[in-house]
Parts: sequence; structure tokens; C-alpha cells
Amino acid sequence: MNGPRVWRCGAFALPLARPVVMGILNVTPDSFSDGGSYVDRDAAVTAALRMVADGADIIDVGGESTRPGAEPVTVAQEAGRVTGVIAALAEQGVCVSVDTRHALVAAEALSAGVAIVNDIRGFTDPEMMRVAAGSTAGLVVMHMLGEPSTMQDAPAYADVAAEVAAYLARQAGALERAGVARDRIAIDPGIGFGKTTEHNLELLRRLPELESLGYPVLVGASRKRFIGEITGVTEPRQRLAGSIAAALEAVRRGAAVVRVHDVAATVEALAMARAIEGEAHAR
Ligand code: HH2
Repeated sequence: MNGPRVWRCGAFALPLARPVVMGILNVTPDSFSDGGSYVDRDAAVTAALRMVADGADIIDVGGESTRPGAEPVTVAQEAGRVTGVIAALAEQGVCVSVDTRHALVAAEALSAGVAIVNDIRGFTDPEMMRVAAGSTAGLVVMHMLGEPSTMQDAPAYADVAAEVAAYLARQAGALERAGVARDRIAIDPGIGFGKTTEHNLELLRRLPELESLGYPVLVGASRKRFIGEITGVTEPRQRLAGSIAAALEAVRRGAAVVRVHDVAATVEALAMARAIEGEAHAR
């Protein structure tokens, strides 16, 4: 890739020579695919450590579902859901990311020890920008069209890949101007966030255009609805095969980080694909 060789995230420097795997931990009662499983803190920590043992490099902790139609939570509720789990995992040396669009949650998560702030709003909120710039955390700038509650109401683009790339370049540039070192920033097309199935497919197909911006590209396609539309698998938890295909194709087109629910299976599939490419076998 054209970008940095490591992604600097607080105390961590994640090598980008092989794909980085981000395991998803939703501590929400209503997330679309695994909601309700990890509301208990100990169960959440156990599940996260399992993902680390399976080969996850990062655990992405989210306390608010962004599923269209999800129950709204207050910022205090969201912070309360995530901080205990983050602190427990950070204490064990895990590279933890917080999935939030709220500056206050990001600030509390940073105090609890997160190494990465993953903002689906792409740091468009000035307060979020200030919190991020004042930290040493890695930052994921994601593209979303509109707001979660309305984003799937007929999303339209003249050229989806060009518009997403322009947005990501603009937001990453704004972070750099606010003092964030370039090697702390990753960019993400936001699969499913204000996109039709065709938009998602085109973004994956044209991932090299995003990679050429020079930041590591993160892709989160795991279990998403467009996979169900293509494969006919309606139950999100059963979309493993389609999710793995999407992760492999994303990596083949330049993704540096994949955000996934099924860590063990994804890690195995990536190892196999890498071996075929002639890369070193060991992960
Ligand atoms: N997708 C979801 C949430 N956060 N963050 C990034 N950077 N990229 C993504 O594609 C992304 C994300 C949605 O998936 P999930 O967390 O499984 O569900 P929910 O929104 O219901 O919590």
C-alpha cells in the first residue's frame, strides 16, 4: 500500500504488512446481529478475550446500535455500557477501540484506556475533533450519508466512490490540520451507512481508489444486509460465508483492516489467501 507501514494507536503500533483484524463487541441490547449477547460485563470481556485468542488485533467496543430504527440511548447510558468493558480489556493489554459518534463517550473511553476512536460521523462534530486531536489514539474516519435513522431512505450519489473518497480525504485532512499525525488515521467507506447494495458493491470494487489516498483503509462488511440480499441468507448470524468472501475481496483490493464478527473463521480465511499470494504463512 502507499500509506504508512504501521497504524499508530496510543501505545500500540499495529503493523500493516498483513491484514489487521478488528473483532466487534457490541455491548448493546439491540444490535442487528449480536444484540443482547454481551450486556453482562463479564460475558463481554470473556467474549472479547476469546476473539483475541482467535487472532483479533483490535476489539471494537460499541454501546449504541446504529441499526435503522434502533432504540435511542442517552450519552450517559452509552458511556456506562462501554467504559467498564474497555478498562477491563485495556488492563489486560488488549488494543481496544470505541465505536461512538459522541465526543463525551470518546473522552470517557480514552480515560478508560482505549487506543482507537472509531467515529461513524467521521469527526464532523467539532467537539469530537477536539477530543481526538487532544489524544494520541488511532482514529477511524468513516463515511456516512445523513444520520442513522434516515440514512437508508433512498441514498443517492452521482459517483459513490468519488464522493466517499472526497469526504474521507477532507475529514482526514481536517484531522491533520488539527494536529493529528497522519499515521494515526484510518479511513472507512462505511459499508451500509446510507448506501444501497449496488453502492456497497461499487465501493468494494473501487477500494483501490480509497487506498490511493494514502491512509490505511478499514472495511466493515461483516453480516451486513447487502450480504443477505446477495446470498439470500436472512438471518445475520448465518451470513458467515458471504462475510468472509467480502473480507477477502476487500483485502485483495487494498483494505488494511477488516471489522468482523466471526474472528476465528476470518483469520483462517485470510491466512489461506495470504499463503496463496505467496506471503509468509505465519500470522
Ligand atoms: N459498522 C457498524 C458499526 N460501526 N464502524 C466502522 N468504522 N465501520 C463500519 O462498517 C461499522 C462501524 C455496524 O455494524 P454493527 O456494529 O455490527 O452493528 P450495530 O450498528 O447494530 O451496532
